[in-house]
Amino acid sequence: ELQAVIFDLDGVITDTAEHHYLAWKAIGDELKLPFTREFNEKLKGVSRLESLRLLLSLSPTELQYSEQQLHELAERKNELYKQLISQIKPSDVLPGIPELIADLKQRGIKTAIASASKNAFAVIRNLQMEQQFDVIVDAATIKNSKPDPEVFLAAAQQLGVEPKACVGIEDAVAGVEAIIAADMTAIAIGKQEHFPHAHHTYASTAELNAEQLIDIHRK
Ligand code: B16
Ligand code: MG
Repeated sequence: ELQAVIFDLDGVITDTAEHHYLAWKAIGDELKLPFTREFNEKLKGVSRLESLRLLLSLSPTELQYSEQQLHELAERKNELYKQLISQIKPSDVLPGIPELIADLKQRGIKTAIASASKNAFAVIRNLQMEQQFDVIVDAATIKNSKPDPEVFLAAAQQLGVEPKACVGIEDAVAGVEAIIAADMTAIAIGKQEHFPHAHHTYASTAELNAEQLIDIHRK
């Protein structure tokens, strides 16, 4: 029986996946790296430093960066990102999400956030959604980032629900792997071809609904 739905934040609750992309794109352009939206799929759900390593792997000459330089680049990306998310407002929640959360609540199904972002609370605050989730787990308390299941398992544990009774919703390849590794039902948002392992893929959050999630979880 479905007891909880655990949402990824960036790219599922609001379109901050686009803000992450734009901030990395600015750094990539500056370093003249051939960074594309397709390549950006690999960065979704992945920690800031790991994302930077992936971006720099696009360099044809194996440029060596000192720890200090890596830190500075990551810091600069984060400043750009923070500027972008400072504009987020309640109406920026993605379509279908408020209705889904309301429906889940009515059915007594718990809700949580499992985010790899250190900026998760700022985003949720700007959306004015702090009261909407029973549990919020962000990068601050997590040792292993997605695709490791830790953040999803921590959310389930804090909810007091068995992983098997949870559905996870993700827009990242690494995130879907994390949900599956946590032994939960994995719902992906995006292009089907990106998510061969998801239990179900929707093109958009607008298509999400509680009844179908219960059905997919049951199978
Ligand atoms: P930050 P999510 C993830 O959040 C993003 O998908 C990923 O693109 C980002 O690099 C990561 O958070 C770290 O974010 O730099 O803000 O700590 O999708 O797991 O909610
Ligand atoms: Mg995401």
